[in-house]
Amino acid sequence: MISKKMAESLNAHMNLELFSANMYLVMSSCCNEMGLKGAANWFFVQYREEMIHFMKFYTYLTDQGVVVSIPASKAVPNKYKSLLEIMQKTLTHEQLITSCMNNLSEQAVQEKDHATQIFLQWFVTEQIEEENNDRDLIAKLKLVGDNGQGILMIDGEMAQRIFVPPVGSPLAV
Ligand code: OFO
Repeated sequence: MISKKMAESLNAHMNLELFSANMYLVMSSCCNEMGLKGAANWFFVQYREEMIHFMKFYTYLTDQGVVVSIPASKAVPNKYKSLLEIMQKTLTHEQLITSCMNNLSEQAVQEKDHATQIFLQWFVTEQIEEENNDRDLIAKLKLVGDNGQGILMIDGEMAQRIFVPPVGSPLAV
């Protein structure tokens, strides 16, 4: 059993994960339109990972007897000037998710809610990798600047990303 306050916080974050998924799906479409098929693949994989995050929260809440709520989600941006801008927006968004995870963890500690603390641990660790991947790509994109060949090389690297559902994930979409 979790507190009403904890359930509300987790439900709010579940919806933020759904927003993340939508945001990355639109970014994938934008990259495709820029002619960057590899980056489009990278963001499509990211979208699928975010759907897993969303489902992890959904499953945890329903397993705890909570009826989830999903309000109308806000529209996601679909205008970007460059892949670098998309990656910078991605990093900023992931930093927001990290800070939300820290707040949720802090709340779970304060409420002595051990089950939720354990549930959140996977996400806390996952955020290190998420931010690191984004920083790495931003550094490379800054190095190549406006050089088309350089951008295409990075695009080729991003084409290699494959979707691997985490062990025990509730739904591999
Ligand atoms: Fe990108 O980690 Fe979930 O939102």
